[in-house]
Amino acid sequence: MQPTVFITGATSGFGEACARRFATAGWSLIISGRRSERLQALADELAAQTDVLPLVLDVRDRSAMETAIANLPPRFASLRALVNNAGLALGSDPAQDCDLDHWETMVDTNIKGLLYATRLLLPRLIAHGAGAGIVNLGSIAGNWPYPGSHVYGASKAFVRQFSLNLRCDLQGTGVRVTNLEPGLCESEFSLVRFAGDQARYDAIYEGANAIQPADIAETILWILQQPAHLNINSLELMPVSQAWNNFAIHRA
Ligand code: NDP
Ligand code: 8X3
Repeated sequence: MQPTVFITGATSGFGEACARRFATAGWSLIISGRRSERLQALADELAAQTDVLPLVLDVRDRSAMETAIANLPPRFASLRALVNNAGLALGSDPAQDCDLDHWETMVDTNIKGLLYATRLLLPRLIAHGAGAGIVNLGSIAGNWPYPGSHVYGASKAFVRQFSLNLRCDLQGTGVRVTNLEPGLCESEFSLVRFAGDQARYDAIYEGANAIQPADIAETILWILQQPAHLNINSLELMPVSQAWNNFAIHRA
């Protein structure tokens, strides 16, 4: 039987690239996101290659998540992998100037949404046993501070520690957990972060030769295809063009 992966946030970027790559590799797909037209179009396209179940879901809506996951059709019930990808950054102003609503949205999506998907799908992954796996989308922002990262980076630091902590509890179940920590990647992420400001988007990626969503999808598939006895705890990726800079010193 072909393996099944549940991908959150499959309507663009990494999630969409994962759906395409996993379909090519012969996996069945459960794909989710809020934008129903995009989700359905992707499902229609990939249905020529594999079994696809599109679920229009907001990961922040706990009861909708509970209902959808409790009612997965039998042919999608046995799950080999979860890609906890849905997430976002909103803004990069200094903390003292931020919109508190933006902070709440990041916490609700990047932390609470990931927790809902994880907790609700864990029984199915445990039932699968050896070879099953969760790949959580962390970020370099969870490992390293930078100005304007505040709640976004902190949410990804949560994801990193949660991923490591999960491994302790899942010992003996065969279920693997990886925190994937990409740096600069070219996707709608930056349009969302900068409220649709195309000029800022272009400036960020100009000349950077950023990581592409297809690179991330390839990495996630590779992680999940490792031998069942092997767990990649965390994996940090940057484009070659990206590196650290000096500590900042404010001088009076
Ligand atoms: P995109 O903006 O291209 O994709 C984000 C996806 O998340 C979309 O499919 C969106 O779908 C979905 N999403 C957002 N909010 C919700 C929600 N409330 N419920 C359900 N789905 C939601 O960004 P990326 O593909 O680049 O980012 C994917 C993940 O990778 C994120 O967690 C991000 O933090 C992380 N990441 C990104 C990096 C980058 O530089 N791009 C680097 C490191 C990590 P919809 O709007 O239809 O709901
Ligand atoms: C996205 C990478 O560096 O923009 O998680 O925070 S960064």
